[in-house]
Parts: sequence; C-alpha cells; structure tokens
Amino acid sequence: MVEIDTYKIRQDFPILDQLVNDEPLVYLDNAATTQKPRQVLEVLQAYYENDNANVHRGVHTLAERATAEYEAAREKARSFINAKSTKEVLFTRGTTTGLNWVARFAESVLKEGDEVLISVMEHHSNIIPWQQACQKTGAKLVYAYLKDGALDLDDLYSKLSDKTKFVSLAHVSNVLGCINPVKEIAEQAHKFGAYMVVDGAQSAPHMTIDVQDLDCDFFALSGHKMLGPTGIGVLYGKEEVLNLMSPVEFGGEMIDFVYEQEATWKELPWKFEAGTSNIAGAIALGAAFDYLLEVGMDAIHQHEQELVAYVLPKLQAIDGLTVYGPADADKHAGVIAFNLEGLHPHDVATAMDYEGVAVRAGHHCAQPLINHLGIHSAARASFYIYNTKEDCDKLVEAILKTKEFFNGTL
Ligand code: C6P
Repeated sequence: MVEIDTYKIRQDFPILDQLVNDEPLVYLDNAATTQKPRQVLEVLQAYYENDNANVHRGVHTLAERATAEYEAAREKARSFINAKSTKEVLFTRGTTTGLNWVARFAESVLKEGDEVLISVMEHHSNIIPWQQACQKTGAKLVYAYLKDGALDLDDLYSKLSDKTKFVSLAHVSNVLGCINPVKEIAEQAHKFGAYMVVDGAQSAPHMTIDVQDLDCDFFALSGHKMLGPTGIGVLYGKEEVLNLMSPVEFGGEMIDFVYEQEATWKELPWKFEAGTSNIAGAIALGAAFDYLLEVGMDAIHQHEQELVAYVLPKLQAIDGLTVYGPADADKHAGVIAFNLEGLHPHDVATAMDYEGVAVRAGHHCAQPLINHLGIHSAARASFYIYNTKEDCDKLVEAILKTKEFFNGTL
C-alpha cells in the first residue's frame, strides 16, 4: 500500500502554517471539522468567479455549466461511496439533515409497538430525530449499550426482533472512536426486515465506504468533516427505499407539476432537493472527494491507525489520564477522548491551546453516552491526513504540561 506523504499534504493546507499563542498550530479537532486544501478552495472560488448560476432552471450558458458541475459532483459522490446510481445520492446540509430525513420517513412506517434500535454512543443527530419519530408514532426507542469501550454486539442482537423496524448506528463513534461492524449488523437487521441506517459522519472521511457492500439502506455523511465546505453533505438511500419516501421539504425545482391544490414531484434524486441547493458547496465537495481518492482512502485509514498505535499507549501511560473507548489501538479509530483526573476538560483544552494544540472539550453532542460513562464531559483529540507523529508528541507534551501546571496551582 502507498504510504501517504503528510509533509507534502500539509503544503496544501495554508491554515496549518500559523502560530497560535506563539506556538505552531497542532490541529487535532478534525472530528468537529477538518481543514480545507487549496484544491477545494480554488474550486469554490473558480465556481463563483466563472460559472455561478442556479441549477436545473436556466438555459443560458452559465446555468448549464453550473448544472453540469453540480451533477458531476453528484457522480463523484456516487463513485466515492459506490452507490449503484446517482438517483441514490441526495445532497443535504450534512449528516444531521440526512438523519432527520430518514427519521421523517420512519414516521410513515412506524406504528405503536414497533421499535427503533440505536446505541447509547450515538450523536444527538442520531438520537433526537428518532425520539421525535417514536413520540409521534408510539414506537419505542431501544438502546444497545457498551462492552470494553465499544458496542456490545450481544446486547444489540438480543434487542433485535420482529418489532424492530429501523436500526440506526454510528459507523465510528465521535467519542469512543470504536468502529462498529455495520455490515454484519445490517445483515442481522435485514433478517428481521428492519431498515439499516448508518451515520457515516466519522467514517466516510477516514476509510473506504462501499454502500453496496455494507448493504445499508441509508448512509449519511457531512462534507465539512472530509475536506469539503460546511453546509453540504450526502444522504445515500437505496433506490427502492427512496421511492417509498416522500420529500421532506417542498418548493422550487423539486416539482414536476404544480396545480392549485396539489403537486407532483420530479424523479430521484431531485424530488428531495427543494429550493436552491448549496451548489458551490456540492461542487467543492466533489473536489474534496477527488483529493481524498488521490491520496487513497485505504492509505488514509492506515495512516490514522499508525498515529493511534503510536499515541494511544503514550496516553494510556500518563498517570491520572483516563482514555475512553477500546484500549486496543487496532480497534480505535483516530478519535481519542480523555479526562485528566481532577480537572475540567474545558480547562484542559484551554491550557492545551496555550501550547498551540487544538482539541475539543465538552459533551461532544453525545450526552446519553457521557452520562452512561458517568462523567459530565471529556476532552478529545482527533486526527486526519495532515497530522504527524510530531503532532502526537505535541499532544502528549501539552497534556503533561497541563497536568503539571494545574498540579502546581491547585
Ligand atoms: N460531530 C463532533 O465534534 P453535522 O453537524 O450534521 O455535520 O454532523 C453531525 C454528526 C453526526 N454524527 C456523528 C457521529 C458526528 O460526529 C456528528 C458531528 C461533531 O463530534 C460536531 S458535534
């Protein structure tokens, strides 16, 4: 496998080349959002400078160019996740929108007594839409819990039954960093006739995704977590399932005909894209897919696994530091949440920022998980293609300095 040249890659990310609090920036908040390479920024700017127009509406040259670029981006998205057809690729605002659309569809499927099976590690975006769907339909929201810092598969499978209509799980947890075997889970869910929904916000940026191989019914991702702009994402749905689904938003060019009292919809995928889409965002996301594929998704995954294998034991060896998620580096993606004994994670993150190290602190939009872990928040470092072993060393050093600083002042 081709190794990735991090130092060359870093040249593409002008933002990384800066001092923060007089220290070189070490950006380790990639699970929240990633930085954007020149190649993506240039596409965004070129689109606005040369081709900007609304899509699927005009016949003038700019409109046709914008439409062609927008649809070319859809094809890139299709190819990136290996969907069968572009009909299955809907542009959304991001993972949250995608999951909300699926849960809205669920409202038309669920009845009293039915169940939706999720896990306690889910992001709020994969909890609240299901709470809403269950509250409206009388269905029950059922949780699977954890074992050894990861999903307890026995618990999950014991809760699958004929009542289960949807199973919706994070592919990679944004706190525990565990990788859930969604292919195997989809197979089991389908045996009970349930739809399998994958929250791919933290997996699509970091590994090869093949929705046909996973055999999931839905897969949601966010562009901004994979080098693309904010406000753009993709919801994949199997064509036969999307055909059962009504549009969630109405208006603009998603229509076929509008009469005074009713309307009909365009075919897939356009029936879901009401109003003016984030056209520039979609085109720039296409450039992000190109960039990632050029680097190689397997190579990216391997690079991040190497960083985790390098840094996880060093973190685990720090006295007073608790690391969440699987203890085994092989099972831990490039998301590492931790707490320093006696210190609030916000203080830890602020102290680390003095060292130029950007980490996130808080509940990470996963409050049920945080409660389940018996904590109120955590700090979190998360890696991407431009991070190096030196960044890992800086992370460890910043934690040790933080510990020393507070121990001296407490
Ligand atoms: N997690 C984090 O710092 P949006 O905001 O729609 O792009 O993604 C939502 C989302 C859904 N699922 C998972 C597993 C996620 O991690 C996220 C976003 C960020 O962890 C921001 S809270």
